[in-house]
This record gives sequence, C-alpha cells and structure tokens, in this order.
Amino acid sequence: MTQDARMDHVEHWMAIARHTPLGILCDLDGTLVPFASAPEEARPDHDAVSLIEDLAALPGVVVAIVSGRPAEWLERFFPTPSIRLVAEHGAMRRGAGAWENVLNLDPTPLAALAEELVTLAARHPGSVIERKGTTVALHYRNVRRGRRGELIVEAYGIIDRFLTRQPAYERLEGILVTEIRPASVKKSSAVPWMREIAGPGARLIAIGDDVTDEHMFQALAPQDESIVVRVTETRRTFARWELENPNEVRAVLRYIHAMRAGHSPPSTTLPREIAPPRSPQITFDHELLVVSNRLPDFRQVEGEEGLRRKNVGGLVSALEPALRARGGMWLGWSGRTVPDAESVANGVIDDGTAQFAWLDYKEAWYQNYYSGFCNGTLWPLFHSFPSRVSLSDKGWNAYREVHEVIADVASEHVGRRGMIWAHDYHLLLFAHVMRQKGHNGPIGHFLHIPFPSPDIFSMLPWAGEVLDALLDFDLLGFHTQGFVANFLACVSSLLPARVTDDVISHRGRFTHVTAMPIGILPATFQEPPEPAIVEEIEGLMRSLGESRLVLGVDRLDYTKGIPERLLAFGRLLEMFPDWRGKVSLIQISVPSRADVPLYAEQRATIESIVGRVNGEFGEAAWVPIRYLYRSYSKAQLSQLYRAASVGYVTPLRDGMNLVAKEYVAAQDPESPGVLLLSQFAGAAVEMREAILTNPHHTDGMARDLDRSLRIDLKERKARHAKLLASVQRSNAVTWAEGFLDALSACR
Ligand code: GDG
Repeated sequence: MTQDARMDHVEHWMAIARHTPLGILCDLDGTLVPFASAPEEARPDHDAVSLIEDLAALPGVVVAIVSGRPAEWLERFFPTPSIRLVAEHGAMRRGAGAWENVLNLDPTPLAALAEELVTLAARHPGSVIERKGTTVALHYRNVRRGRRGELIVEAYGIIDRFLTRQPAYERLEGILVTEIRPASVKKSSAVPWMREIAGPGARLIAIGDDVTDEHMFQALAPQDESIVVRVTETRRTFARWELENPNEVRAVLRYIHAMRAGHSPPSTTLPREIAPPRSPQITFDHELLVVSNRLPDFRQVEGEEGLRRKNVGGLVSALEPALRARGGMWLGWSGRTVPDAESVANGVIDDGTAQFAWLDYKEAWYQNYYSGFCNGTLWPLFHSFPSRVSLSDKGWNAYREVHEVIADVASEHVGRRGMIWAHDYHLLLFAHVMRQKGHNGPIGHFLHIPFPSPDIFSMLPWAGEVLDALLDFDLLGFHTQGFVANFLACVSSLLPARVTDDVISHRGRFTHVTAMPIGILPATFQEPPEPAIVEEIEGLMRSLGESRLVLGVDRLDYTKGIPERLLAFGRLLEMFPDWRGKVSLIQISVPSRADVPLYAEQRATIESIVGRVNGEFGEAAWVPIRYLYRSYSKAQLSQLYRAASVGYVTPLRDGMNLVAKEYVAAQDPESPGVLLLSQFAGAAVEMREAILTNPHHTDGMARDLDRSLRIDLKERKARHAKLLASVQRSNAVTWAEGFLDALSACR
C-alpha cells in the first residue's frame, strides 16, 4: 500500500468510527468468540462482554449481537438491556429490553425432529444435536472424517422427510454443521431493524464469519461496511473488508470505542480491503473441490434465469454426502455453450445444501474438447474400440486449452493447499496444470471408465504426455484391479518411472494407485413410489400381458452392447421357441451425445434390429421387444427393475455399470429377479453371483438368458442375498469417503 493509500484507509476508518448514528451488528461464534470444539464450550469471556457493554453505553451508537444462538443463552451473557440481541438468526430479538418472537410456529414437529436426530447422533460418536427455540442443529465437526458421510446420509433422510412435511422450515449449511430453522428468518432481517433503531442517517458495520452472516452483508446499503472474519484463504464473500480472527475483531471494536470516547486511538490492525472481484454468490470455506466435466445435477431451465438444480442422480448422489460433510464445492461445465467470439461466463450456485461453481464452454471447446478429444478419442480408446478412435492435433490442443481454463476457475475456489478431487477422462491433465499454477495441496483422480492395455493406449500419439501428467496426481483411483494393472503396465512401458505394487515414483513425486469400485445408495432404490409413478409403469406392464420381463437400461452408447443384446434376445426366441409369447424385452435407451455421428448411427442400428426381431417373431397379442428411447425418473426405474425377471446388463466394455447394482438393490428379496451381467463390465469383478455372459457370443448369450429365466426361487434368493450384501457393503458413501481418506493419507 502506498503512503497515500494508507492515509486514505486510516481516514476511512476514522470517519466510520466517529459517524453518528452508528450501528454495529456483530456475530458471536467465530467472530467475537473463538471457535471451540463443542458449541457449549464457546462462551463470551469477560473481555468480550465488557467491550460490547462499553460500546453500547456510548452516545450515538447502537450495538447488536446477531447470532444463531438461543435467546436465553444470549441473555445470560448480555443482560444489559441497551445491548440489542438477535437470536436464532433473527427468529427472536431483544429491542429495548423486551424479547420479541418474530415467528409464531407450532413447536411440536420440530421437537419430534430433534428427538429423531438425537437418537441418530447417539449412534455416531462426536455428533452433537443442539436444540434452540425454533431451530435444531446437527454439529459433526468432531465426527471422524471417514464416518461423516454415513451420518450425513442418514441425517439428510430424516431432515428431508421433515422438510417435505414442514415447508415453513429450511436447512442451512454452516461449517460442519447443518441447521434446520424457520425458512423466513435470516440474519439479514436484523439489518433494517438496526437501521430503524439507529435512526436517520445511520451507517452500519456488520461483522461475521459464517455463511449465515453473508445474508447480513448482502442486506447492507452502500454507506455501510461489512467485515468478514476469514476462516481460510479459500473463503469467498460479499464482505468488503476482512480480519484474521476474533482478536482482530476485538481490536477494531476497541479502536471504535477509543475514537468515540475521545481517547487517543490505539495502534491497531484496521480491516483489510478484499481485492475485487468479491464473490457474487455466497460460498464458504472449501476444504474440498470436486471437479468434473459436467455438473451432473444441473440442467439449464428454459425461460428462467439460468441453471437450476434438478435431481437426476448419478455421481452427485455418491459425492454429495462427502461435499456436505466437508463444506465442499463442485466445479464443472454448465452445459451451455457461447459463440467463440464471446467471453465465457462462470459463477456459483448455492442451493442451500452445497456449492456448485459452473463455467460455460465456447462452441469450439464443445466441438474439439468435449465431442472431439474426450468422446471421439479417449472414450473409444479407453473402452478398447481402436477402430472408432479419431486422432487430431486440434482435439489434443483443445484438450490442453480447456484444462487451463478449468484450472483457472478452480484456483478461484480452492486455496493452494486445499484438496481437489478430479473425475474421469475429461480431466486427465488436471493435476499437471494445477501444479503449474502453484497448487501444492493433495489432488486425486478417479477414472470412471476402463483403463486400456499398453498396446491400445500407445495408439495415442500423446500417450507419454498423458501418463506423465497423470503422475502429478497424488492418488489415482480405478474401478478394478485389472484397470490398475493396465495403467501400471503403460507407465512401465512408456515412462522412466519406478513402479511398485501401488506407488509410482517419478520426477521426485509419488503417486498412489488404487482399485476402488464405485457403489450406489441401495436404500434409495427401495423407496415406495408416488401413485402417479405407479400408474405409468403399471400401464407399461399391462401392455406386456402375461409375458415375463427382461429389462435393459443404458445410455445409448456403442460400449453398452445394445445391438448385441437385442440380437441375442432374437436368438433366444429362435433357439428356445417355448419363450415366444411368454417373455418380452424392454430396452430403455437414454438419449446421449446425440449430435455425435457414431451415436446417431448406433440409434439407427438398434431401431432396425428391433424392427427385424419384432417383425419376425411378433404376434397380434405380443410384442417381443419394446424399445423406449427416453429417460425415466429414478422412482420409475426402481419400479421397472423390481418388476423385471431378468436384469439384462451386457455392455461390451464398462468401467463399472451402476445399472447392475441398482437392479439388485431394487429387487424384492422374497422373489428377486436374476442379474445377467457381461463379463466385461467392471461390476462383474464384485458381482460373481450374477449369471456372467459374453456379449460378443450371440448363441452363448441366448443360452445364458434362457438359463436366467429358468432359475428357481431358492437359487434366485441365494444369489440375490449375496449380491445385495455386496451392494450394501460397498456403497456410494463408502466409496467417496474411502477415496477422500486415501487421498488425505497420501500426504
Ligand atoms: C460411467 C461409466 C460407471 C439410466 N437411465 C436413466 C437413468 N439412468 C442412470 C442409471 C445409472 C446411470 O444412469 C448409468 O450409469 P452406468 O454406470 O450404467 O453408466 P455411465 O453413464 O456410462 O457411467 C460406468 C459410471 O460412470 C460410474 O463410475 O459405472 O462404467 O461408463 O445410475 O440409473 N437415470 C434416470 N433416468 C433414466 O432414464 N433418472
């Protein structure tokens, strides 16, 4: 800071400190009082209380403590009536001596929720339930890292049920705490209230550290000042100024007191201005940044103001508990493209449960990076379809360029020592570019698709560069030991690296390599469906008449082996004519990458096979194959899975295949169906009790399908019980937590 700027800064604060009327809104925990490991241990000490009392006694000054704490608790420490108190984020407030209940809610449902959460917390050491008048908070700061996900999943189940029935309440995420509170109150409500109390011409100073304080900062007017107490360097905020810790807050309050009381101002650290751009959105302490090509849970909503959350399941359900538990952020492409000549936008969405940072892509990136290098080069190469691999320098250059862009946005959201978890083949160079930008925190990568053998991988002209870049990650996760072995073989043959069982040393760095099969949240496939959902699926089932159902569900992709599966079904009807009229195949193909020519071709191939089989075997009252090129809700899928005698999951090659696990999770254990699974799906490694099949061998697959349809109830139950146990044991939460624990352990 230059001498002039320093003078301006001092004068600015002197003017505020002396302004009359002046209103001070100060948060307590983390702002005036340091954090303690349990909420009941953090109390305002004598120094803090007398400082606030002294300020409140000054003429022309109004002071409010604005806290999430209950009214009685605040009253105990700040009995002096001239101190204004805002409790429970604004639900209760004490004006000139008297408490006012801003809301009038029936306390019974909240009490029931609190009871349920207390029972849950009793099973999770370290978790604490804090009851306040109109709010309940679950603190999980002291729950062991690896155990937080499990707690959060269960807690959110309970909380979500409550919120559905009690729309007057909402959930608010703090730092390792989740709070359920009346929806209409926020700390922002304290701002106009204080302005009115302070009187005409008032300037306000708001000081806070938490995401709840951001609401207060947002509600301020241009003449007011906002000061954030930084938890880490990664925090983004609406505030204009920052202080390091509660000691600095107290020093500034003492400075204001001295300036007004006519004492000589103590030499003190004045708030530092936060360099713009400050966040246009509320975000908070990101211990963890997850990066994937796409934000999988967002879709652009036509005619509305942009992106909105839409629950379509998938990876987000696996990661969300970990994100919530760690106050994490997820960064990815918005799904929108802008013309190449325009600059790309990025921003943050906070939907109240997690933080999502998005960026738009230029049209050229979509063409050359996403459709080109990712889906035209890496996808077929990694799935061992060499004849479908397209290679171009343009694609490779775009791949590198987009990594740079994403890394720049990532650097805005995570501190240099923060933890980053990058996903999939779209981001193989991510650690490399982040290291170049100075990131030295742990970075992990999980590959959701297979890793090919060296003879296939070395088709890539940039094979050595990709491997070298991958070794800038601290941890590389794959679905199976087979993919790990392929990766290690590629490294050994293409790089001068030292390879042991699970650690590679290269350029003085160590990269850990591990097999960590992804799972699902099995209980979510057993939830009772809404009546409207039952009706649509029952209609579909009625159209099958007496036929037993064989079910295929996939994204429309050539790796999923849909034509091979349909041909084998036709072969079944040929080889085992008894099944004619008694069994139907429903194949659901979810539209995917429809603008890529290979995918459009695949669709035409499938439709022509369906036409052929139906033409050859169909009868007036029986359609052999129902082909549905559309998507269904998760609840509808669960119902279809449950109704199917055979889950027909036969990819030619697949990293894992979640449909196989979902099918098992959705079955009725008393009368389960049979999983017919390709031996080339990653899932086949864990799911040995499925009927394994070779999708390249049409006759063999037809025979395996026949066998699957004939298995008796006893064997079905025995196979299903074992499969279900494995699906439950190795689930989405254990996967995400396991990966993050392993990543922490790498350092
Ligand atoms: C990649 C890897 C790996 C399908 N239709 C609908 C729908 N789905 C859901 C399924 C399932 C998901 O999509 C598909 O997951 P897969 O695992 O089968 O396949 P990919 O999309 O290729 O995923 C794969 C996975 O990453 C995870 O690591 O297993 O190997 O290729 O969850 O239920 N969901 C909804 N409506 C549909 O119509 N809501």
